[in-house]
Amino acid sequence: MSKPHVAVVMGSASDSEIMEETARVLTDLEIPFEIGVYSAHRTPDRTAEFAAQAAKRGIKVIIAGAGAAAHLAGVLASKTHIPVIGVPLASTPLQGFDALLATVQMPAGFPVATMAVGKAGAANAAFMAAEMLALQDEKLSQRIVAWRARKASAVEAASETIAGKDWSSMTG
Ligand code: RP5
Repeated sequence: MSKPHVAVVMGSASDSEIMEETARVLTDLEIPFEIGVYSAHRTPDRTAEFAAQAAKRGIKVIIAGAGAAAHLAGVLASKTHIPVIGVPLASTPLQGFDALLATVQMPAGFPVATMAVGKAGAANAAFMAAEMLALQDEKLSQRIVAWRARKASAVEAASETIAGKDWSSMTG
């Protein structure tokens, strides 16, 4: 695979089950990526260094998933000018509402493009990164369109299956 243009990072190994969704979509779209754990509070220097070096290494977009008082995406955004996409994760009794607010409420000048909490957000982070890269990559743009067309066909097929059932036998 060619050099990765997307870096997927998470605050803890415990975030990996959800962040697998990001990896799955990037793989489906044939986008090379690197992935790792960078904690903003347990390994702050390593995390800051990663962000500071990312653009020089050819990374064009960073996707950051974190839970709790989720400062990871914001810390990364403070150390790099490339786009940072944040995925708030539900890892405390507040079910991700804490991470959502911490990720989205960045002060002006240090944006974090914040996705939905959890799996949908993790998948959408990959699509958002893909759409950014597709601005300068026509083949990727076509793969995104094809992915959507496959999903549309699946919905139409499901509709036909449901419509073809014998609903008259369903009595209360
Ligand atoms: C966040 O707190 C992580 O992203 C994870 O969701 C949660 C637990 O982190 P650790 O206690 O494993 O560092 O920072």
